[in-house]
Amino acid sequence: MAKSCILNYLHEVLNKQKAGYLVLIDPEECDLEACAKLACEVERAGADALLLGGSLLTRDLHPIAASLKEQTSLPIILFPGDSMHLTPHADAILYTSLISGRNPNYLIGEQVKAAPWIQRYGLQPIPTGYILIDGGNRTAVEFMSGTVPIPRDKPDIAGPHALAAQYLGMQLVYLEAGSGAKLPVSNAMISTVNAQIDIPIIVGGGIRTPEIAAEKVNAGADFIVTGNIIESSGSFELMKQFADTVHG
Ligand code: 1GP
Repeated sequence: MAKSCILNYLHEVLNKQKAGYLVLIDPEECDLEACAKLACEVERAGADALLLGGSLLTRDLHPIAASLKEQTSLPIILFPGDSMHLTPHADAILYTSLISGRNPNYLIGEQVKAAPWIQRYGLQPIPTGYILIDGGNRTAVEFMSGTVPIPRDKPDIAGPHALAAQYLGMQLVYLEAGSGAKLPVSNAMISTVNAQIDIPIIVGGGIRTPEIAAEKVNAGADFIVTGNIIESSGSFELMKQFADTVHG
């Protein structure tokens, strides 16, 4: 896929279907062969793109990304935990700023360090307001970023954060309960944010069944992300159910 059109592609996905389905592959959780095999199954199941990344990375990202690119034609969008999680073997990057937090390093510090490498690697940056919501347990992103999530019963706090992201020119908002969250972002939170902004909303963290994904879409999520449940089950049937349900 041409590197310059991933954001347009995501909008096209939304024009054609009720919502889009993204599968997160965390390179920390699977080796090169397992990642490639998973990516092929994800594509066959009908997902719209792959997210690649995680909060902490101790493996070499380059060969993993290169093999995903070789094995699938799905767009590969980096979802980095910090400025070290970059590779030229991807199409785009969610250029996130952790706007729910007040840690300057994750608001702008890592972004500055990453910028020259994004340019050098020819990655398309997709400016994304990343909003961490309490998911009922402490998650890796909360710990690694040293930020406090927005309480899950306070949509009135999340709404202005999302609107600020839009006013700052960000193209997407990501409502994140954190990988392995006990509880996904609530429907009330999603619908409140959806009522306040026009840019697409990604929702992820703790979504374990297609039924829950459908609830999130009905509440206003434009893209659903699943990570753990697909990596741990490896079930093609489940991936397909997620894709079919989210697409409506
Ligand atoms: C994490 O939103 C993603 O950033 C996916 O979360 O692994 O809980 O599906 P899960």
